[in-house]
Amino acid sequence: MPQFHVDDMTCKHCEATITKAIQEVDAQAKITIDLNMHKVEIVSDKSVSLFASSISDAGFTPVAIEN
Ligand SMILES: [Cu+2]
Repeated sequence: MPQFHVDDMTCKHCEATITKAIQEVDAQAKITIDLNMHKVEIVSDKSVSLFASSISDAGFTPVAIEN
């Protein structure tokens, strides 16, 4: 399950932009975002690197969390 810290995700607008970036990779992904912890959890069978590049392209800095 892809998980990221995104320190520059700071508000609801960021959350919406990142949600859209994730859905561009997998429209069916289940997404959990914790704004206070700057954490994004994704349930999807697509690769971590696909989500990382999509979130980067949206202007953010995702750091993958190993699990
Ligand atoms: Cu924001």
